[in-house]
Amino acid sequence: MDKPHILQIGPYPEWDMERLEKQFEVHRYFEARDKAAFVAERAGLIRGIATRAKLGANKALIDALPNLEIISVYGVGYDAVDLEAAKAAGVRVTNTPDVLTGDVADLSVAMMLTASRGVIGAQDWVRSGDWQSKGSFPLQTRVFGKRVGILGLGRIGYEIARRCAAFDMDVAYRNLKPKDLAEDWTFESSAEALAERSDFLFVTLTGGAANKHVVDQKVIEALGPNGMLINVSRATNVDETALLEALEKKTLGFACLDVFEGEPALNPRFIALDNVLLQPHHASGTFETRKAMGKLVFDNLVAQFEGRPLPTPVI
Ligand code: 8YV
Repeated sequence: MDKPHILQIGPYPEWDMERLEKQFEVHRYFEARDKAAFVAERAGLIRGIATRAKLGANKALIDALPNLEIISVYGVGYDAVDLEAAKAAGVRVTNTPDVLTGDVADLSVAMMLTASRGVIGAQDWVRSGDWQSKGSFPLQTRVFGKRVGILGLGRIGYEIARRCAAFDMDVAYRNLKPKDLAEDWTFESSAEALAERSDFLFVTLTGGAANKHVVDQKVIEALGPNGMLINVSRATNVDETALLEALEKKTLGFACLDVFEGEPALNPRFIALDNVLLQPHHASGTFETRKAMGKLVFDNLVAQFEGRPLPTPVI
């Protein structure tokens, strides 16, 4: 039987490519110079899209593929897929939840610890000889026992909260509704109230229009000059202009960021700051997790073409 044809929107590691190419006719959209012509030439053949969280699939692309059945996203976030267009066209959408939760939580907490204890600057202190010439490294800020706020208590938010609780931190969260939890974490009624009571505020909201700029100037100011913002979700959840201004004026103490508007070309004002820890959107970037994500992208495609239930459907 002919292999199903899929359109690959962004690159994957070698191990994923091998598996995909064995099973499917893979059309590498990301390597095409003239994208529109590339799609037009094979539009009728394509039954599946394999994409990445950040790249998604827009309405124009979905509408250009009359035989499209499924969009399989390499990532838990599917905000870059036009869900309405997919629904209207009867196209299924899948993502890669759960397998990345622990790694994203680990990097989030690692950023909080690294930044608070000055780990990067402290290594520079050793390497540069400052330890010998200047003496002890400047004192840093304690983490354990402090107040932490989780904005969005989904799977990732919950795992961050659990890790923070193990550091004897006082945990509070903001969610659409209070959660029925075994833990005695405090529910706050607004993002601003959560920021107000927090030393560290983790942003773990889903992306998309509904959460655009939930972290606005007011929330940033409520967190204040001694507060730290940690964003591992989507840049759109934070008003980046307000964030940059607050960091420059030091009305916000510090920000740890794994996501940026227009990434990887981030605003150069971030680079000039000394109160940020900047990471290249790699919270899910371990061998173990990326292998599991690639396997789910593949399994969802195969299930669709074999008429079986999808392992991780969004719609
Ligand atoms: C990306 C992510 O998928 O899962 C998400 O929503 O943003 C990340 O895990 C990853 O960077 C690969 O594109």
